[in-house]
Amino acid sequence: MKDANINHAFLDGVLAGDYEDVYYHFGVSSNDSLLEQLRGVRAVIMAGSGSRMQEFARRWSDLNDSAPVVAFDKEDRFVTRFCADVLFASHGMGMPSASIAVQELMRLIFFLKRGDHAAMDAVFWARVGTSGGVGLPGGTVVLTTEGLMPDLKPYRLMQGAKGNYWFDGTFPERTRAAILQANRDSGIPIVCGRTIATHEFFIEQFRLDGAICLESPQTKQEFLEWLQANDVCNIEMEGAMMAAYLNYWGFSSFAMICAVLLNRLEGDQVTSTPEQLHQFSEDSGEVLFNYLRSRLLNH
Ligand code: R2B
Ligand code: URA
Repeated sequence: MKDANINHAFLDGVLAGDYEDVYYHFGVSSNDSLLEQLRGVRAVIMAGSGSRMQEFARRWSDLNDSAPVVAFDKEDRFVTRFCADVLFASHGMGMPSASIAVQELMRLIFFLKRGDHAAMDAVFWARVGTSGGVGLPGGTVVLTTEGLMPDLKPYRLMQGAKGNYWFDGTFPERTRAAILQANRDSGIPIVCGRTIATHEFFIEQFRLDGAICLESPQTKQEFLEWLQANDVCNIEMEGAMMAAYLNYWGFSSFAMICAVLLNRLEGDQVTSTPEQLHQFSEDSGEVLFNYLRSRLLNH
């Protein structure tokens, strides 16, 4: 862990009991006795959708002799479940929403592990999501090597009018290799490559089907071909920030596993049938669960 990057000025007082940490968007605080049940957390799994997190928690419970599923009461922002050492939390769509979830979850992990670096670093983080493929057909699963913004530069935030804070969007290679290993017999098409995260689904993804369209078929094609020439496999809306924040604290084990819903070189609209979409989502979930089983259950 990178101790100097952890906000000790605030977080140490929470550990000392001087004041509580309110994980406001999750509707829990460090004083809640409910959190005692989460001390043993070994993985934090995130996805955009709350119902997906509920389904994942049920599935994980089934794999753990029907272990109980604990729910946080508040569900109007994020949906959270805890089962058999795994915390499942939705993060909504886009980096403004997901950055709130990631920061509050990092603080929660700090509190649950009492600031112990080794215990914090033993936690595995993953986002399981959907994406648009760059030259890849629907159904492909992408394991991200590096999360970037649409200009192929890393995640950054404005520091007022002074410039930018820059972050590192690299995803750890060892975790990716272990996920591939756990899925070697799955038959699911998995590729590794760079992923760009946009702030917007239509304009920044060069779609021609938004209410507002600022591109032409030609500029869209040029953009997608430029991405492809730079080893970008897919486009989504959270990965660059997720890697940025987890790297900032120095976590060493995290991944992003995204199903491709469509090949953006062939279109903009998501026209897959509900059955196909279900299968895509099943496959990315399967990639995660194969790894969780190998990492946490050893069978
Ligand atoms: C993928 O899909 C969502 C948009 O449809 C967004 O959250 C993302 O990253
Ligand atoms: N999610 C995105 O952000 N883009 C797509 O094209 C599909 C899913």
